[in-house]
Amino acid sequence: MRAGTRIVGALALLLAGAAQAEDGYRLWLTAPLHQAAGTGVAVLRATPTLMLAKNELATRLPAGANVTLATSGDAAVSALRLPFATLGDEGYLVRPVTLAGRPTLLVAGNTDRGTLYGALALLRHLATGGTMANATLTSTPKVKLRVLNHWDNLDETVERGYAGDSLWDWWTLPDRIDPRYTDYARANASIGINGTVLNNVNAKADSLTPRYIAKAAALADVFRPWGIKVYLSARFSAPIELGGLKTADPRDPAVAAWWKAKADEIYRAIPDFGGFLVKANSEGQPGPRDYGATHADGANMLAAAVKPHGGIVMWRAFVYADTDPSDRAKQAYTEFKPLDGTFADNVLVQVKNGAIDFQPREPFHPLFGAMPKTPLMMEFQITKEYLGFATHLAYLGPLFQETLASKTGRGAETVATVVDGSSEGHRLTGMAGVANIGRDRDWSGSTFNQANWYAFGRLAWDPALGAEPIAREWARQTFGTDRRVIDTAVTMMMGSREAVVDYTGALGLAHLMATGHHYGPGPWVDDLKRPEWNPVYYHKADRNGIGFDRTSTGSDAVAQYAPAIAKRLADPRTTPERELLWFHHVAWDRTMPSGRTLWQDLVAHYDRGVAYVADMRRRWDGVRDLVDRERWEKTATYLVVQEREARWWRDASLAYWMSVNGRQLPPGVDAPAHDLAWYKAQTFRYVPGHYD
Ligand code: GCV
Repeated sequence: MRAGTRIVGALALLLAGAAQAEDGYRLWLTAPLHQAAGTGVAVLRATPTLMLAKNELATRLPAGANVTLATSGDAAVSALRLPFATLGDEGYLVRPVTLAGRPTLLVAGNTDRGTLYGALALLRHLATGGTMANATLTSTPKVKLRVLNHWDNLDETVERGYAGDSLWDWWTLPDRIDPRYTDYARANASIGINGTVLNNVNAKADSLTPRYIAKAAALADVFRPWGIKVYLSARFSAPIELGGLKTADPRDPAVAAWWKAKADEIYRAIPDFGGFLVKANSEGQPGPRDYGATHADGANMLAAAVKPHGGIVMWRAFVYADTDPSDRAKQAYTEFKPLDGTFADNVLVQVKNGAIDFQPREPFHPLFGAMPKTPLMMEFQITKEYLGFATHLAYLGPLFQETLASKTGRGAETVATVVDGSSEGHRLTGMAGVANIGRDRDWSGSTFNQANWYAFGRLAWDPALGAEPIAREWARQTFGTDRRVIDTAVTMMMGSREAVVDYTGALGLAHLMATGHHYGPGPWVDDLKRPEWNPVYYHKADRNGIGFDRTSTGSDAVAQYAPAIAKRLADPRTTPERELLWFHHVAWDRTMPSGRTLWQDLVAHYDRGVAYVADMRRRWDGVRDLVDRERWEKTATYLVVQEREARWWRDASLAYWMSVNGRQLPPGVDAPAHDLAWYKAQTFRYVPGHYD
């Protein structure tokens, strides 16, 4: 080879390497920029949102593209008589048309936001294998409020956050506008997220002071052109803490007046403020029950304060009390179901996907389908508090989909049709995701965690989109066009959540984690103040069997489901195997559909979970040379950690179950690496996401 050729070759390699260098900052928006930047994008009105859409397209469309951004009200567009009627405020269409005698690809909605979503959808179409020639798209979001919940504290820690400090640099706001705020908004807009609750539901009243309202307003200014509204978590006792009142009783006119004045003040700073999210009378937070008032009294009082400004209240149903001896899984239903029909029309009740707390698997929350007169907002947890934090690879698309597709037992109704309002004709609908975003360079602590943020947004836009197509779409945009990488990533992702279920406790077991920080196994824990904080409360394992009897012979939680579902769950033979021990106390020796005993099956699940992680490692090794170095290595390292921790979960759990049931492991099964005392002695301090 001649020297010149060598130099050119080396330069090409260097450039290729540079082009591929990737640290995860760009998320799924990695499609290459094009040389012909700026050509061929016309915008009929230069509003801030349409100019953002134009900029997005101008740098990413292929050379020679000819696109027009408009809204249905533009005279030239309305003359085309396109089907805008079904698009609502945020839907879009992308169509080849002729405008002023010239062919162009029209991207348009009824509003600028719709058009922006159309532009971003066109880019997604191109980044996932579509062409300009086949770019005919139409979509309307099925859910109105698609909102991230940041559990971010004002001291910049994040409760259950595993991706570094809070993205919001509260201290330097509102003066310094970190460019990441724009990048955050852009990423959210690309998946249709249109709201963000900035602060933790375990709220401090300080976030409602003028100083913090100004900080929130600065963020709202950044997010507004991207179609994203800002919301705040409200501390219910703020009238006492900030207003000097003697009470926060929602029925007290002075309290209502304080909130009204506070809402007016917020709207002066943030004219499109979305409203309040409230955690009340839950885990020590103040609320209306402190005064003998109901959750509806509290929610409606706040709703009245924001109503004149078009605001809403998202009132959480995550309540349970140490004074209530009944099954924790029943308490939210018991408290909220009787309130159906009493909430103001700008209130949504925000319900976690399951009745306990974001476990690796939970049956759908019985409130879905039980409060037909109330809009119920879904709350998923994107951050993986119980699924291995940032380090374990667990794609949550299948978890989200499993809950949304669950039938409530009322005809054809599913959780998704409750949430999207189609069951009862509610127009105010919403889905919330507890964010997994922090100041880490890659935003979510790992590349694959970004997929959970992505999947949440896409499913909030359309709960019927499948977890698998979403994974494929994400992998294609994140890793590029090589099919071997995409197929590997998707295969790993699709079974990864089930693997976590397997190695942390399958067959309906839940809440078996260590105390406080929730890192690692602790099925033996039985000494915490509140009974329902102890894992032994949930598994109820004894010498003969394991599982929580929630039938009529036990807590009768099954009766909270519609009769068709309750009947099925009342009998272990008709209960889905994956939920068996959630609803039944079952003998260790019960014969399972597999022909093995329950104990043997449980052991097999632990082994299957560990084996799946080992398999993910092998698959990822196979694409080592096809993925950029930094993201490949971080993922590979985390898979090593995950395999070690999956074994830890398996071994610790098996050691404990054997100490309870006195049984041996089936022949050929590996014994735990240590004895039970060793696992019990493990303690961890300074675990991320946990603080007291
Ligand atoms: C914000 C669980 C978490 C808490 C969280 C709570 C909630 O209990 O461990 O950190 O608090 O859920 O959703 O309010």
